[in-house]
Order: sequence, then C-alpha cells, then structure tokens
Amino acid sequence: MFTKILVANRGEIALRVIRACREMGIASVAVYSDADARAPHVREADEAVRIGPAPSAQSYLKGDRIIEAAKETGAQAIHPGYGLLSEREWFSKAVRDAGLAFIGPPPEAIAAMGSKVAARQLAIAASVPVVPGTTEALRDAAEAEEIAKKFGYPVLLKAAAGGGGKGMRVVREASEMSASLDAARREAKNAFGDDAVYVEKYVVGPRHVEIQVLGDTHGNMVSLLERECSVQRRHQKMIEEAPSVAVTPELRRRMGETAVRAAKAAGYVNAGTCEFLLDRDGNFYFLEMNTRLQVEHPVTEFVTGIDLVQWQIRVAAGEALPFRQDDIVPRGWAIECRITSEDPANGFLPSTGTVNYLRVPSGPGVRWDGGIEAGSEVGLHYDPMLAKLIVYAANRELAIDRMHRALLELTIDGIESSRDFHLRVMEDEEFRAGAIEIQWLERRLDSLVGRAPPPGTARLAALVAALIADSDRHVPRVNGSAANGSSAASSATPSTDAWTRTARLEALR
Ligand code: MV4
Repeated sequence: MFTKILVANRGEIALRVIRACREMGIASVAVYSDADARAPHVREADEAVRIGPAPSAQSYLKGDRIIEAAKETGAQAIHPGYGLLSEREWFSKAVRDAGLAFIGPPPEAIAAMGSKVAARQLAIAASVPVVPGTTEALRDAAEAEEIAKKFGYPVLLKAAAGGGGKGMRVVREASEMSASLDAARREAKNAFGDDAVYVEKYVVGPRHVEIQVLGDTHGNMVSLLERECSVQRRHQKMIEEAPSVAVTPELRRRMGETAVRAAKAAGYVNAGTCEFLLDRDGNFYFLEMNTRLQVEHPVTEFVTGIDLVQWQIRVAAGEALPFRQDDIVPRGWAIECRITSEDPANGFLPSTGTVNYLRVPSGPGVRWDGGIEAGSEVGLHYDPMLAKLIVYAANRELAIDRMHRALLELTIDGIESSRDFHLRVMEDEEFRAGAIEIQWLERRLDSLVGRAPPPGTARLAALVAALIADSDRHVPRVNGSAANGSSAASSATPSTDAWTRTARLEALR
C-alpha cells in the first residue's frame, strides 16, 4: 500500500480524499494556489505545496508542476478528484510515466471513452444499447431528412465532438431540418472547432440514470448500482439520489450488466460511471462514460456501504476487489443536494463574498462534504459548488424529510446559496412523488424560486404576523387611535421589548 498520496484538487473533494487517506494510515500532500493558501484542504493535509497563482490554468491545471510536487514530497500516487486534470488522458499517462500511480483509469480507457462518437461506436460493438441513430457525420440536409424519416420525428442533431449539450438541436419535422442543421453545425464549429454533426432519435421525457462501476487490475468489475440525476439545470446536476424510483431490481441487474460490459470493452480500471437515458417505457440507452470519481459518489456509498475513495486507492495499489456482484444490494435511500454560491432568485447568478457565519447541519443520517468554513472567501476563480449535503434514511420519503430538516439547520451568511431552492424542492409534491425527468427542473423553476412565500413557511409566517402586530403597537397615535386604524387588534398583542423585536428581525433576515 502507498504511504503517501498527493491530492491534485481543492475544496470538498480534496478533503474527501484526505479523509480517506487518514483513515487508511496514508500521509496526504495538498497542493494549493495563492487564493487557497488558508483553505481547509491545505490545513487538513499532512503537507502542502504551493503550485502557483489563483487561476486554475496557472495552478491546479499545471500537471507537470503537480507531478514534480509529488516527487519532491515522496508521494507514490496522485488522486485527481473530479474536474481539473481528472479526465485528461495526457495527465494519467504523465503520472504513470513518472513512475507514480494514477488513482483513476489508465490513459487508454480515458481515450476510448473521451470522444462521444468513439464511445458510441465502442458501445455498439459491445452490444450496449444506444439511442437509434447514426455515427457518421451528416453530408447535407437531404441525407439528414432521409435518416430522420427512417427513425421517425422528432430527431436530435448532435455534434460529433460534443459534450455538455452544445451543438444539440431537436428537429420536430422535415421542414425544420435545413435551418437546424446549419445552426447545429455553426454551434459545433464554434465550441469544438469541428462542424461534424450526426443524428439520433430524440428520446422524449427521459430520466438521467447512471451506473457506478468499480474495476480492479485483476479483471474484476462490479456495478455499484444506479444514481438518479434527473434534477439538473443547463446540464448542471443539482440533486442526486440512490436508488432511483424508476429502477426495478430486474432493470437494475440489466443496467448494471450493461455498464460493466461497456467499461470492460474500454479496458476500464478504477471507479467510473456509465450515463444512460431511461425512457418512460423502461428502455435504457448508453450516452457516455465519465472516467472519474463523480461529485455525487456519496449517495452510492450510503446505499452500498462501500467507501468508493478507499477502494479507488486500494485498486490503484493493485489490490483485488473482495466483493462479487451478488454482494452488492441497495439498502435504504440517500439524497444529495449541491450547495452552490449561486442565487436561485436571480437566475442562479454566481455570488461572491466572505462566509462570515456558517452553521453546518448534523444529526442522524447527515453527511456534510464541504470545502468552506467561516472566514472563507468565495470568489470567481473556481467552481461555485461550496459543499454537498447528503442524507441517508430507510426510504425515500424519510430521506426527503431528513434533507428538509438538515437544510433548515444550514445557515450560510455573507453569500447567497442554493439552500432555499433545495428546501422548496424537498417541499414540492411532484418531487416527493418521484415524478422527475431531465426537463422537470427547468419546467418548474419559476414556481420553485418565484414570488411564493419563502420556505419553512409556517414558522416564518408566524414571525411576520408577530412583527406586523408589533409594529402596529408602535405606530404613533394620531387623535387617540393608531394611524392605520388597527388599534383594536393590536391592543390584544402582548407587549414585546426592543431586544425581542431585533431578534425576530434577525431571524427573518
Ligand atoms: C439526448 C437526449 C434525448 N435524446 N439524446 C445532453 C448532453 C449529452 N451528453 C446528451 N444529452 C442528451 N442526449 C437523445 N437521443 C437528451 C439529452 C439531454 C440530457 C441528458 C442527460 C442529462 C441531462 C440532459 C438534459 C438535456 C438533454
């Protein structure tokens, strides 16, 4: 086993990896930019190395500098976390070439899944179901119309070099094809420098369900079951859960086998995730594979009882997985809310400032994976995700109630956050019924963040009522009656001193 690991990341995921190292008796090395000199991950690691100025391009993306830091400190392995260098084929290779272990997949597996079209072709070759369509670049609108006629409208034009939804266009009838193809081509060219576009049948109203896989260097690969990630906005996930209300034991088995087959076809080792669309009839289609540890891995850890980061480390050190597929059974329900420094009431505008007060939820079944503390500066250099709040309970209803309670315990002062938005979702009848799909959040956003009264409504409403009654009592009297004419009602209100009024105002704020 390794005795020292360098963590090539920041924020909550760096802390997550450092915690796993500490539990395993492995020393950890943090790296940091100037903006993070006093960040929690730097303090919690056993050692820390400064790698450059605040911008990621001059610090956390400097792979060579990070590999150098690993050698200087005597680390034998590098954990890349997610984002940043985690899915760069060259970095996985450079780490290996430096004689260090990359705690993630080999460069060949990253390359095999890196291009969406290559992944689609690999899936087809491995009899993994994909959405019906082509993989060849379309020549012109006439060809596109011919193919669309075969599959039936609506169809979806996708950029061959694509990802993140760029260069995607839904085409509902033949008359729209020519203009949509031009638009998709233009967008693809701008985003990827490649205007190749292909066509798929458009899946209407699907869920985004993904399967976690874990493989070792001895040829063992297991499915660690599904996560439901449909609650997303502009391809940014907001809430994830495990298991999925839409997945039966039989579907779980088939999706798991399929994901393992896709991963094996790519020569995959370590933790990875196969993304699927699951349609209303229970058909599933492979979309792509994420060749990293994902943000939402904790929900899988809760329902499987398996520590994914510890197993990533063991697998990278050459250990064989001790569990068989039959051992992996979901137990209970887990939900994760991403706490971001975005203002839901303002179109999710990024918010910056100093966290001057932080109250972190705790109690039964609550896990806080955070990267901030009181005093943290939140700027625009890095991802707006501040923390993840994850809860675990016996079933979905109890998990939602528990998440609601945990969110009520959360206070972040100094910056706007997604906290109130998550409270609203936990109170939402459709969400509680599990009636979610990939368009659900964007369809419901206005009613969730609109002018409706704020969450925790009953208690707040009582406070507002008390305040109004109170202010009535203190309205200057004109001609012996309250200026607003409410003297009869207010005279029944018990008197309240200035200190209590201030406290109530604070609570409201
Ligand atoms: C689709 C689709 C419907 N039909 N393909 C979006 C990003 C890219 N990775 C694949 N995406 C989609 N492909 C067909 N044939 C709908 C989406 C999609 C989506 C997929 C997963 C999670 C969120 C999404 C949000 C919008 C669209």
